[in-house]
Amino acid sequence: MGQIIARLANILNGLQEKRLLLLGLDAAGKTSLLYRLHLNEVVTTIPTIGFNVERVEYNRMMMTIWDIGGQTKLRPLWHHYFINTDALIFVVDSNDHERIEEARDELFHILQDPNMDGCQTVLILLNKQDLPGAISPSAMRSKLGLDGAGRNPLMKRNWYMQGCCAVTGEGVYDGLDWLRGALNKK
Ligand code: G3D
Ligand code: MG
Repeated sequence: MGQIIARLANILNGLQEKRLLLLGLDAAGKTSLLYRLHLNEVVTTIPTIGFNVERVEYNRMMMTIWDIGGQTKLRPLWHHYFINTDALIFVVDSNDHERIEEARDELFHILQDPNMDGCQTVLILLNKQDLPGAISPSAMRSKLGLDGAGRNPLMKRNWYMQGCCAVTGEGVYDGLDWLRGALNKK
């Protein structure tokens, strides 16, 4: 009941309510990003078993962000959270050279789920750009197989790729600004 009243109050105040999913492989930096957005600070994380959920207000957009654990065993549970998602934020560890393909496969798998048909906005955050071995956003584009049309399930959607660092916050708000604009246009 309290939640419903809070939502009604937001609507009356002109705040938009959005449901966002934060997904990606384990250790990509999802929980760090969630708390960077929620508290504007770096937190010490432990691997997420289950999920974290927070309500974050950004520039007159009220987001409920679901951060779901990304370990292999937990990924089959992701689809339970798909329905009514307004936007997907997919986080990639830019320094994890070994698992780029795995990350891409998981991203495509999510987007091919019929319950995600209504989610037309996708922000790909290329996290850990602060690390010296990080793959740059331009190189990442082809490594993730996003530079050709092909059978890429992103192509029918409005998507954007942003390099960032959850530790310093660099790039994170640029990504959110794009997201906000994209959701406003809908
Ligand atoms: P997850 O929720 O996607 O599983 P976490 O990932 O947020 O738990 O982060 C996994 C590890 O990556 C954490 O380190 C965290 O501090 C680190 N990390 C997250 N974002 C960044 C970043 O932008 N740059 C760097 N250098 N590290 C980052 P530990 O050591 O606690 O495992
Ligand atoms: Mg986590």
